[in-house]
Amino acid sequence: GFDYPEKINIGVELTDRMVAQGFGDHTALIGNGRRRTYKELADWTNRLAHVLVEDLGVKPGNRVLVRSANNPAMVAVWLAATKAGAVVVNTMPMLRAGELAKIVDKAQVTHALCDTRLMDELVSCAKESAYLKSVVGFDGTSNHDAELDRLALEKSVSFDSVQTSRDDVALLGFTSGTTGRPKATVHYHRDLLIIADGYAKEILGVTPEDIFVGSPPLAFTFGLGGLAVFPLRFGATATLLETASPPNMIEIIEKFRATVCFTAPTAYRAMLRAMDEGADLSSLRAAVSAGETLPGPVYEEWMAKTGKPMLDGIGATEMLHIFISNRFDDHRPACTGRPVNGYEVKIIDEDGEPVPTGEPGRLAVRGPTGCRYLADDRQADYVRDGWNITGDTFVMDEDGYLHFAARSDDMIVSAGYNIAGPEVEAALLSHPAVVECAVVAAPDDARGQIVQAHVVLSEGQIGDENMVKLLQAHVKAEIAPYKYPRSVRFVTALPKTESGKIQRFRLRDRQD
Ligand code: 3SK
Repeated sequence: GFDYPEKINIGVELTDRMVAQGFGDHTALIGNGRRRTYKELADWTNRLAHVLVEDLGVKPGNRVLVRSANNPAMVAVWLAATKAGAVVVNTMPMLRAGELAKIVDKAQVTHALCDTRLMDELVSCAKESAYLKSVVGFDGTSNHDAELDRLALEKSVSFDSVQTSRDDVALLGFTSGTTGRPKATVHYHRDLLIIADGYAKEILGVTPEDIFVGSPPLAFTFGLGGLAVFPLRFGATATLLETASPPNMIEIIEKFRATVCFTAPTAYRAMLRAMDEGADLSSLRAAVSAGETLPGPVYEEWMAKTGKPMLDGIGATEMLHIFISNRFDDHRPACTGRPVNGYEVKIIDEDGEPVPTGEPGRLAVRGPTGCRYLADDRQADYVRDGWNITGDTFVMDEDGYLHFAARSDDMIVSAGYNIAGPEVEAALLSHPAVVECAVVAAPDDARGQIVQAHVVLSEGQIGDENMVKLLQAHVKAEIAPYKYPRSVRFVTALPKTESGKIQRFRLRDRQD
């Protein structure tokens, strides 16, 4: 188990504690054209925490919303609010006023700290809100000339952080959901340490020499763990660059000699497309893939081109971070791996009974970091006897390895055959003309449902009848022929969430 003192504050653990352990002069964050040491980060967050308490009146337990793209200021503001004892809700920069309003209402947010470039939508949301009374801007660029920054300049670099206990709530993680009714998951201070001391230490073996890069938003717990908590817990360095989108990521790895990359499979695929002969990824020791399922061909191509371990894993906002993962000495294509220490998984049927080994069923997980929803009548549907019932269909093999089959919503039943959409996607992706694709069920009078592929072709390829036939023949040659896409649509882009997950439900709705 994980044993922590009764009183911990994750804001202190990741800053002042690291200074006390001798990391004061070591680089903590790189971004906005500069490096900041652990001492600078500790001082910065302490000054900001003074402002939150003395000027904005933040009280322990208040819910504080942070709105920003990934940059060092977002990390500082998050940690400062945590030091002040607040419960933080990190949000994606692209959210509109209506979406922000749902979050603000659900979490009863009283204060919001916002990158000044993103104020408009939040200000409109605040005008209508019964809860949100204070919206203050910070400068997410290197200028530091917004209200919060100016107030912070006057403050002391020491701050008596609130002595939160390990079981006090530190963070609310919102799941985007597909229903329009977002759920908030509740996470304690200790949970943030557990994901570092569990997954990041056990699987990645993070050391102070590590330099992290990646693109998932800090507002998504995948990004918060991979680009802030994991590096800062071990005295390592996090790059937080607003330019960290897939094509630039190779240059970023080269420039900063990054050692660990956190991103989703679609981003790795885009990196592979952008990678030329001379790309130098020699510094990299781990490419972590999560956020959606990693198709076998993407893993194979990555391994062939870079020779660097790609570690697929699955996590959930509910569980805070990755709970099943491959290992450095044990990774393979189309396999999510084995549970991370401390987590148990089982594969169950619709009645909650375990299915036989080798049979598909719903993945259920139990572990030290989940799962608690904030005031939600759906808790009983998604959490049974302490097990979180995920929306994913998996198969467990005889050796205890987990293999993703589909999102439970993405299983297609065509003329009595069960077809996992992602398996068809992997087959399509292994064709060189396909850049991206998503496979969904389309209604069909004769077969009930048919397999429908939405395909983005690479530049110069033509989406005509010939291409349809070519891709259908390719799939039939790769996997059982009954799984081939009877309908193929060519599109210029796939609908995605801000964290890069393909929104297949949008394609299912687009059946005209
Ligand atoms: O795999 C995911 O979707 C995920 C979600 C939240 C946190 C971490 C991960 C990997």
